[in-house]
Amino acid sequence: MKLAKIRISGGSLGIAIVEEDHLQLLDMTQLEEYHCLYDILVAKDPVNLSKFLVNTKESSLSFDEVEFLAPVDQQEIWAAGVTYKRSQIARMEESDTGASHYDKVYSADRPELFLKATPNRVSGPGQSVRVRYDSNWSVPEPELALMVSADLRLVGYTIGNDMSARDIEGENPLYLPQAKVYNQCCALGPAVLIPEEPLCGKDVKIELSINRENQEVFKGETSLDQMARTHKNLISWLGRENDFSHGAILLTGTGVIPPDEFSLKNGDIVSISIEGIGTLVNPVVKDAG
Ligand code: DO4
Ligand code: MG
Repeated sequence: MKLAKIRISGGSLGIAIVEEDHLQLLDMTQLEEYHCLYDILVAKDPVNLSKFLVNTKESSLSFDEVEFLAPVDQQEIWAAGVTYKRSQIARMEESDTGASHYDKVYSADRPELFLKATPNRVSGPGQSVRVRYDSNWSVPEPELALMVSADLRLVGYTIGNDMSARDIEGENPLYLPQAKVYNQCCALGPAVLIPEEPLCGKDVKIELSINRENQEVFKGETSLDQMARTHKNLISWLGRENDFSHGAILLTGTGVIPPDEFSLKNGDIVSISIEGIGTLVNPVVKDAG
């Protein structure tokens, strides 16, 4: 089952089951302990709970009646890095001084984990992501995102874009927070998949396509079985000495990086697809600076 946070034309917010060609709106007033998407995802049986909450009288909505929103409530968004060989190689090439750090972290026991965004820095489907005005080499990073409960259970999957300024990150590894965390640095959505079985290690495709003036200027793909770490391992490291009272969202790293001569431009359109979840599309904005 897939769930989405939506805005219905007229302005009201809701949560809906995403079906093949329509949505079914949940009536959250039926049970008083469920207020937001997170409350449903962490419930004992989110699938049957969602079916129970379907408002049968006025549940069916067409896709063009609604705006999909980022599936975030109050969670912090964290990210793992250098979890795919492609990312290790690209990072080593972009950094003169930091190459050995990226090499070591790929095979170390402890993963690279960093705070990627707070909910106010996240864009939903169709909303702009930003390239920093002080970066001349920025790329999107298409990543599977794990929805994690306060008690560190993996409760769903969504699509994430870990926007990254490669020139800032490459100049000095200590600049990583500036390369990664800024306004509209992350996109999430369009839906959360509650899977029948875990996706970790599966041959599930992640595809990135970048369009400029109606022409595809980059296309690349990887699959989840190319990841060097398990989702369980990343979550257990994230939870060490860290409480997430509202849960967390954890991006799992990129295995697709455009060639070094490529940088995003103002007006580009980034599309990220993950089999079984959907496609996250965001226009890019870069101010003149
Ligand atoms: O080490 C820098 C960030 C790595 C990253 O974001 C990734 O591999 O996806
Ligand atoms: Mg990344």
